[in-house]
Amino acid sequence: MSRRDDPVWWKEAVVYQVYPKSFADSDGDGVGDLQGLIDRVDYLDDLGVDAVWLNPVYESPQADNGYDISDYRAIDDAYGDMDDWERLRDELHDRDIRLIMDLVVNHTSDEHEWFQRSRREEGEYADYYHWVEGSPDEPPNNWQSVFGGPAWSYDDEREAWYLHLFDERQPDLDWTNPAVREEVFDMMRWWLDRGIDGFRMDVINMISKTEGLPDGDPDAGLTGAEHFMNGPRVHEYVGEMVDEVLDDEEVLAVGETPGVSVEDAKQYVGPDGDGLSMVFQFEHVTFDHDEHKWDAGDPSLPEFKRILAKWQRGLADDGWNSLYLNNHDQPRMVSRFGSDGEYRRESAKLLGTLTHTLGGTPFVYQGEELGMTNAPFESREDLRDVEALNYVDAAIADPETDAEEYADVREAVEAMCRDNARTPMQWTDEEHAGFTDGDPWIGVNPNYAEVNVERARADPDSVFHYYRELVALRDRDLLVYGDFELLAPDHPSLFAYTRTLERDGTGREAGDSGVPTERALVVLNFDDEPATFDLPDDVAVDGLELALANDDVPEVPGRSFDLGPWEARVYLTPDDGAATDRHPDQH
Ligand code: TEU
Repeated sequence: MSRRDDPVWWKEAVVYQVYPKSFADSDGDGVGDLQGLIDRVDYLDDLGVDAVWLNPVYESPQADNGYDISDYRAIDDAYGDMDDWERLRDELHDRDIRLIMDLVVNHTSDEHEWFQRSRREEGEYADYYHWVEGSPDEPPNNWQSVFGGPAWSYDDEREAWYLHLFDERQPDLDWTNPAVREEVFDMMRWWLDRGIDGFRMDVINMISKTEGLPDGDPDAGLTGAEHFMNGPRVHEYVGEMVDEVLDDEEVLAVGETPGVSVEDAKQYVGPDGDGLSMVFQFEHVTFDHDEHKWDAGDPSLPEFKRILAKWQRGLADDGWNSLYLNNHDQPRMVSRFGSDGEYRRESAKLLGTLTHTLGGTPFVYQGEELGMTNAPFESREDLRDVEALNYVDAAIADPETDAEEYADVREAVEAMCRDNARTPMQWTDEEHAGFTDGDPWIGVNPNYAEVNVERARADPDSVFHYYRELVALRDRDLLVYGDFELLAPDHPSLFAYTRTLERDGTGREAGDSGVPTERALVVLNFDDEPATFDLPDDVAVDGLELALANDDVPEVPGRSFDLGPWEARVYLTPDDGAATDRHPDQH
């Protein structure tokens, strides 16, 4: 069965990710909140997005900005209450925008009632987490936490070690325990009953650990990863979750899965796989890391193209791609893959063109549609993220760290730290970028007078208006379902490809020869220098017309043309109206 024969809203959607802590503050406490988001729902509607993925707003002591949940069924006071949440849901739904909630079930907060009871060994709760008894001087194995240091902490109350793959205040749930799985599934049903449209599933490929928790290979990146990433029973657990809770294809289930290969992704998704809608793969944002993210190099374009093309082809028939270049854990894409100085605007548009013209579902991270950039972090005091602070503190604690190494640490933090993504959304050129009337919980990027919503909306040439066109382009089935072909794979600065869809005139895909073919040609120049693109002989340009570009360019492509710095062009065959048989609820 072809993908086009199985249309579903989330394949045709553009999802907008809201990091609520940094989106909009309505009550002046310096922290974004649900009311602030409700006040901006028209902004999202104007952009044209079809769904919002909301990062965690559940009750949490905020050790990891809400990824440490103490009550899955309550809204944290900082964000509002359940009435606010219901109003948000309704305001979104009134505009045909769906709501995707974050699901964080690899771990809870140490303040969650389950963990409190577990550490007191109360009844069945005793086995809700991974506890190991032994000498307080030696952790049970050599696994490392993603945030640095050992993945084990000793609990004086229970006199045992507990596992935490992230911060010590984020103990890992023990998924081998059926009672844990049932609790999680119940909680998911509870949210679905409240009318949500799907889940983004935090590190869902880390919920299964190798039995016996053996030592990991100390020379293989994050120590222990081979025992907790895509672990032995993960497909059993995810499959059970899909059967019990997510068997409705209309529910978007996107798994966050660091370290997955295309083959792994097929297992989580594919027609005969576990049945998630799609996963967030990491290969295209981590391929230039050496040992870890802090030693990321300069991403090479041919390698980047090779990886994205591999994922496009690999999931063409089985599965579905997610499309993203940044999120709340990644540096700003313009700074990482584009050029955030003179060509900030051009490269922001170019990168958006990429994520909106590949096959899969585009995810736009808040501020991306303005071309927001990485921020300067002048000192340790400017940082908020536990991961970055751990990294800096480890350097400070090490007596061997010299001035040169401090300079490297600083450079790495500025380039890669998660706080880059978490500086407040820039609404206006007023104080604190219009994000809050109070003191923002994290500093505003100093470029807010130039980069902000108010200014972008008033400027027809802005990144924002270009994004509105990109989002609208996804109405073409061609861009959602068309076949992908990479052109000029080895070109050092051009990323070029076609998308092709054959139709039988009724709007349905047809394989027969002689049927009208819809085609897109996308050419992107990832460089400060101009470049010449030569179309391969076997690619026809008949009927192609300019649909979108970030510069003034000819309406019809020649077989060879020059692109300026960071220039992006999308040529399409005309829309003959065949693409109108959209899913009935499609926004
Ligand atoms: O992230 C999981 C994860 O492994 C990475 O994205 C990681 O945070 C990043 O590479 C570190 O540089 C998810 C959430 O998205 C993240 O915000 C949470 O901190 C983490 O899980 C724990 O819940």
